Amino acid sequence: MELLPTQQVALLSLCALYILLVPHHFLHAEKVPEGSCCGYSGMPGTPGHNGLPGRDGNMGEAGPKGEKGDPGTSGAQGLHGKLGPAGPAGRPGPAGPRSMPGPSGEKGEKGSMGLDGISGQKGDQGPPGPPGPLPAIDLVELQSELKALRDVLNKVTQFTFTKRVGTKYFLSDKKSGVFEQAVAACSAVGGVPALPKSQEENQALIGMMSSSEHAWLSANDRTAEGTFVDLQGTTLGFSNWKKGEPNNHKGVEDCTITDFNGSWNDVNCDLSSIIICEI
Ligand SMILES: [Ca+2]
Ligand SMILES: [Ca+2]
Repeated sequence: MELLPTQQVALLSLCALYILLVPHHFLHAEKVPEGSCCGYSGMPGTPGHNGLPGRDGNMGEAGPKGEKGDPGTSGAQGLHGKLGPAGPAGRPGPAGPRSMPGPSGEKGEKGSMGLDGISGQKGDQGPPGPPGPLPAIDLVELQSELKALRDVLNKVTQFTFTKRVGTKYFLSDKKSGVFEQAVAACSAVGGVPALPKSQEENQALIGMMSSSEHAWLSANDRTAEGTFVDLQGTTLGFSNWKKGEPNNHKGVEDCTITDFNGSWNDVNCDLSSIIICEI
C-alpha cells in the first residue's frame, strides 16, 4: 500500500515524538527491522517502587599490607627475677681506720702497808719445792734391754775382729770352714753368716778382710736354683754380684761368698772360706 505524502509526514512526526519522549523504551524493545517503522506505542507507565535492598556481597580479596604502626607505650615494670649464683670472692678491702683505745680498767685495791709505814719490797725467792713424782719406768723392759746389751757385749768380746754398722755387728775370728760350719759357728753366738742389706753394710764387711780373703754370706739357692734367699728363706733385698755371677758353674754352686772388693759370687757350698757372723 502506498501512503499519501500527508500520511507519510504524519507518520514520521509520530515516530520522532516517540523517540524523543520514551527513549528508554527502546532499550528493552526489540529492534525495529530496517526499512520499517514502529507501530503506535502506549504512554509510559508510572515509575515502579524501589526494590528491597540486595544481599551482602562476597568478601573482597585481602588488600596490600599497611604501613608499620607507631610503637606502643612501655608496659609496667615486671617482678624481680630469681637471685643469681654468688660471684667469686673479691679481693680483701683496705684496712679500716684504727679504732680508739678502750676505756681504762678499774683501779686495783691498795696493798697493805708495812710495819714502818713504808710499802714493803719484793721478798727473796723461796727455796725450791720438793721434787715431783718420777715418771713411770717400766723396770721389766729396762732389765730386758740391759740383758740384751750385756749379751751383745759378751759376744762381741769373744771375737778378735768386730765391726759395727748401724745396729748390726760383724764378728769374726778369721777361722775357715765350709758353709755348713759357718752356719753352725754363727748360730752358736745367736747370729748367722754375714749378709749385707745395703752398700754401707757391704763396705763395712770388707773392711774386716784382707786382700786375699773371701768370706761366706748367708745367701744361697739351695732350695730353688737361681733364687737366692737368706737362711730364713726370704728373697734378697740387696745384692752385689760380680759381673757374670751368679752362674751356677758346673751346676754345683748354691752358696755365696764375697771377695775383698765386696763382689759376690756363687760357689760350691763345700768350698773353704773364712767365717764372718752378724748379730
Ligand atoms: Ca746355684
Ligand atoms: Ca759362680
